[in-house]
Amino acid sequence: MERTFIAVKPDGVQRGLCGEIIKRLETRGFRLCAAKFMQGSEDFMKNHYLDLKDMPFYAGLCKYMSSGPVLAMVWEGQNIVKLVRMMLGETNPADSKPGSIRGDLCINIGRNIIHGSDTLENAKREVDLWFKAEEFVNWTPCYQPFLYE
Ligand code: DAT
Ligand code: MG
Repeated sequence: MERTFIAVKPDGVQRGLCGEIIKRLETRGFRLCAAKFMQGSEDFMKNHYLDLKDMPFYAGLCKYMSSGPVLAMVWEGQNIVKLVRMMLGETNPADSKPGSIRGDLCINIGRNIIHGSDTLENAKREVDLWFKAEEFVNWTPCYQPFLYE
């Protein structure tokens, strides 16, 4: 089993899309491990997006990510890092296929509503950055034997 970090960004929260995004992850069969509704500081977001520190949009991105509440979550499932990236669509909603979260729900690259870890290594780093051990709930969904062979 893999875990990944997912956040509904401030634009997704403001647009009332938390429920829609949770629904897609739940109905795919992923297990929610941890969740919190919070507003991070600009410095926190600078750390989260450290990989992008040399990009021209880095400062604006971190400022935006700290401008309002985000729904931060850890989800678990077989192959989840890759599967969630496919569910997100492309970074630019304009390149995202209909049926994907970004392809269905947003338009602009700077307002693409959701974050999902892009590799297993980054998922581990982001999960550790956003959540403490005591924030996780250990539970087994009752449908588990019908979802996995
Ligand atoms: P992703 O969120 O698909 O993993 P990323 O990690 O490359 O994409 O970039 C992080 C966020 O930065 C992305 O969700 C939106 C913003 N961003 C990326 N490229 C951008 C660009 N060319 N102009 C403005 N914002 C951009
Ligand atoms: Mg990324």
